Amino acid sequence: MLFDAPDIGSGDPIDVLEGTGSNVLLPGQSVVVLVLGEIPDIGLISNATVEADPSDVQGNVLTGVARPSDDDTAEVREASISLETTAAAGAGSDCADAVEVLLIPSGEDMTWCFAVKNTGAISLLVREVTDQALGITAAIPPGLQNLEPGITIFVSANDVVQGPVVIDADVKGKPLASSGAVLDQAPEVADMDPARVVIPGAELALVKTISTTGPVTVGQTVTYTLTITNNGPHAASGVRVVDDLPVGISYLSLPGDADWACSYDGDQAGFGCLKSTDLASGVSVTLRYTAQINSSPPANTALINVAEVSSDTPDGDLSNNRGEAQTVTGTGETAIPTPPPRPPEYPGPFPTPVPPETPPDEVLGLAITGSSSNLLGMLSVAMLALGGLLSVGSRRSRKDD
Ligand SMILES: [Ca+2]
Ligand SMILES: [Ca+2]
Repeated sequence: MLFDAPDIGSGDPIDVLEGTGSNVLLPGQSVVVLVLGEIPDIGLISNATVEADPSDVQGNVLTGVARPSDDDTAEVREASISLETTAAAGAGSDCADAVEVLLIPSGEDMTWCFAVKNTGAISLLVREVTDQALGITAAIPPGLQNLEPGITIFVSANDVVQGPVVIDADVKGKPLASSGAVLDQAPEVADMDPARVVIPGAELALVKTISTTGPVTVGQTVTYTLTITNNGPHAASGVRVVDDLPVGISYLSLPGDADWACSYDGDQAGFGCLKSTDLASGVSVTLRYTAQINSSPPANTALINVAEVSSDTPDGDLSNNRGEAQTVTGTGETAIPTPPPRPPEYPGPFPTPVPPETPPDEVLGLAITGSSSNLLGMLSVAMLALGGLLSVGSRRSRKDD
């Protein structure tokens, strides 16, 4: 009795009675033949045949009787399924944008995305993708539950971010006969795949320094330096710095960095700056500005200037977000200098007396006396006689002196 299954095993015919202790198979008896082999990925249809020589109970071959034979097929197909889990920001998001690790703040809407593929050679019944521990379930629409080989379906589930989490979603598939009926004897296939949600965090630190610790004098210019560092692990967005000056110092300038938009407070006693781009993890930036000691502070006073950094990205350690810089005013003589002696209104030597005004020539002429009296008498006569000629005569008489 020979059994032949050319698609499996060695391919050589097997004597099915070998090792049974008998060389005949009596009516009603059966024998089981085991053939070990490997099933290729594409599955296998095995066609086996058995044939025998008719014999009596002792094994004597009977001539003239047709040789009995039979054949039968068995089909083996691989059933397998794969799952890819990813995550996307927002509710009902396009899963084309989904990622393996989603960086998203707590409280935000998000979408879990699942790609289910039949990677086997037989149709599968697939009903849902789920992570029971997280209470996440993505039901597969009834019309898509019969998943044919090579086909991928996409389903998703909305969620709200509560904190960092890892989803370990799983999917199961039941092999289906070509009729669509579930093959109960075939084992269920399954796959699992994770995706992560990470809450962004950026540990910012601010250090403030001043160009001098003092003593400073009124009118002196000082330079402040703010160093802002992102210790990570993620980029910080919406980074803001606020700075406040104490009484006694006035701003001369705002930080001039083009990446920061800075403006004074209404009372000019402080300013705020907003960084236009994210501050990457591991990066430090520096802002500088100048200020001037004004006349307000008393002597020997500490002038403490405070700056603080914050951002939209959560910072797990707020203890290092504030920086102070201190300088002191000098003693009274240096803090508020005594004004120098006031200079005289009209500098120069003691003024000399202004000489009296020169009297008119007419008066001099009239004062002539003595030897000129005869002339005067003559002029007087002439004046009486000629009137308007008097002044001419008087001027000439002075030159004669
Ligand atoms: Ca994944
Ligand atoms: Ca911090």
